[in-house]
Amino acid sequence: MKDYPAENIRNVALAGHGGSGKTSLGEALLFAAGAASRLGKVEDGTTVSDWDPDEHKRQFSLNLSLLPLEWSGHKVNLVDTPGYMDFMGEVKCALRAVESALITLDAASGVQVGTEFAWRFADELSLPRAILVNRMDRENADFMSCLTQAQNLWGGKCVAVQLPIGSQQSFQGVVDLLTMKAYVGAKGEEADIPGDLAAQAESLREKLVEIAAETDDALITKYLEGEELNADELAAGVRAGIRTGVLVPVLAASATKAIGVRRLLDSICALLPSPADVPLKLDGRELAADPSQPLAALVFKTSADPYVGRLTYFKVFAGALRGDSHAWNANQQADERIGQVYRISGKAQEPVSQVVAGDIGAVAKLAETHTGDTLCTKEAAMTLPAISFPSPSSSAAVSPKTKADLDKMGTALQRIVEEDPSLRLERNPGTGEMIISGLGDSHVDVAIEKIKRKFGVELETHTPKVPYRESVKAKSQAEYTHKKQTGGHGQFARVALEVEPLPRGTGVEFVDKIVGGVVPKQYIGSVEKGVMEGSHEGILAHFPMMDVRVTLFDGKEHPVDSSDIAFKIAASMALKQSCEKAQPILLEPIMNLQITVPEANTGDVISDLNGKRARVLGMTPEGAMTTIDTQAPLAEVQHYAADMRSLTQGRGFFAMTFAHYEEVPAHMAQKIIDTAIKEREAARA
Ligand SMILES: Nc1nc2c(ncn2[C@@H]2O[C@H](COP(=O)(O)OP(=O)(O)OP(=O)(O)O)[C@@H](O)[C@H]2O)c(=O)[nH]1
Ligand SMILES: [Mg+2]
Repeated sequence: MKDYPAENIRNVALAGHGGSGKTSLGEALLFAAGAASRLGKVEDGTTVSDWDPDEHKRQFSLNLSLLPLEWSGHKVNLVDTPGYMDFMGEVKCALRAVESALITLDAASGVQVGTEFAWRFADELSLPRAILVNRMDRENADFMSCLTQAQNLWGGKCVAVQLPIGSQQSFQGVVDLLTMKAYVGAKGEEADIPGDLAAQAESLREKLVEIAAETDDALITKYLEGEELNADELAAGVRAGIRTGVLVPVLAASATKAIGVRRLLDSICALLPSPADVPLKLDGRELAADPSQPLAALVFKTSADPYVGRLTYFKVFAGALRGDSHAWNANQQADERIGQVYRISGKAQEPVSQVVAGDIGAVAKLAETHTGDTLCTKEAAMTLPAISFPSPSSSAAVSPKTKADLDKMGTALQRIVEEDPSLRLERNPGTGEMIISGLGDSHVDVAIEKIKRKFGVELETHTPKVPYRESVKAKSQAEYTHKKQTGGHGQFARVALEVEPLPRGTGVEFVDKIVGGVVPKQYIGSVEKGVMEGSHEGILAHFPMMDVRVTLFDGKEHPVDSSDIAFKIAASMALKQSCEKAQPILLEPIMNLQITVPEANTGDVISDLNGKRARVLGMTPEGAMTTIDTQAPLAEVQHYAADMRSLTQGRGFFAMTFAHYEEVPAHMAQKIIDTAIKEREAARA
């Protein structure tokens, strides 16, 4: 495949609800354009796009896939994306590499949850888009109902540019409202508009002309004077309308029957914007898709392969990325050696000498580069806006199955998170557990399976422990004397401490108030160490302590028997005893949840929250959705992703971040303490 000028490139993401036929459509488009020699099927695991064994197993897409093809002098880079919610991170990445999104609908189901999400993500980037009503051959397929739904949700800018000929079993082609011709069968043979569709085609065309004309002064004048716009003028108006977001064309097809597919390719090339049409705006200037400019490329995906190593997918916004060269990674402030550059189609890699402005490619074995980074030249360094990912909402604690797995676990987890930045990895400092978080339970499950398949590391998952803490509510003092008289040297230290509560979030503070050297200077540090180490395990259930001030106010030494260790022991015992008298309490983490749900589900969501000890801080209606700001104990919302899904049929979403610690209500504390002590004993046995 040769290099194409940016004007002749179309980068188009296929996005929409799971099962609406994105992958099948990608396959049909590749086949129609001769870029695939056979028409694969999702069910058989034979599509170019769903090539990953994990995708074969599940029969739906988990990763974004590049599907390049050539069509009437254009290069079309389709980017297939997953529709299943848990893998939305990939959609976010794909949308940053394209100039438009083709939002697919299942003609029988219309707009679904995944469609709304795809739409919202495209909105966030002001991305031009088109709607394809796919699966027109299916039972209950209804093009006009889909069109009306889209208009009700997103406004009158959604207009038909095609009209299906027949529907369900009789679906056989499309009428194109720009050319006012029919295109029939898998070959898309041109024909006259069937008589029974003529009137409807005319009236839909009228709506299209109205919006298209408004994009240009000359066109609107002509239109208002009652003159007909010719096909080229209409196409120019539609193109401008799509580019500026005032028009969203609605088309029809059947991916598996390959009907409407060739005409769809024509429409993609004729109507959707090219990289030259939408220059990237950066720091108040425009970055033209010009190969002679300095390089500016965005890394939108990284895949980890145990054999090939890292493969970095990039979109070139300006300049060209040449093989056997160097590039400056502006985010990491590092020079990257660029080896072989590839054009990617599904899993196939075709070596090419360069990838030019407007186009998409990949390069292997970059050392420093991560998803979201900008590759450029050091002289004209710039950072393109980072890719924003949805916040993780499901977490699991992971542990190795065997000793061998333990050794390789860290690297494998690191690699998988690198490949999918919508996953997050952290060691919980309170519980010591390694926690992996993702956009849903399946997201985490797939990551664990991938680790096994790619790196041969077997991991077990379980619900993370809640990192409880301990503190005190009152002021109290205690004195402890550590004294041992054995054979020769004895041990002696006396320490008197006072503990008192501090405001939440302050930690443990040590204050030395010794006067007259009753505890000699050289042992103050030992007392502090004893206090700090002692505070790692509280007196209720060995949870770390926080928010206490510990003051050393008295003590005693013995000129021969005192030692560092004796003072440490005395200090930690004095701490324990003073805490026992200071109304010890259990603290639990409270999380901030920002929950966005459809207006209709608000009542159910709130009453569910009430049962979860949550505090609702505010509610903000935004169109059809309501955002609820709330705080709830982590112990109650560890499985909130699943709850949210069932409460809102998948329409709701939320972000969760740590807020602060609060006292566990007394009636719940004892049970938590008993369980923790039992677990500790079991672990020791
Ligand atoms: N009848 C009919 N079935 C279709 C059509 N397009 C796709 N399908 C079927 O619908 C199912 C889902 O198709 P996919 O192409 O995997 O859908 P997808 O949008 O890629 O799904 P995700 O990857 O989960 O987002 C498969 O069984 C396809 O064979 C179509 O136009 N007509
Ligand atoms: Mg798919």
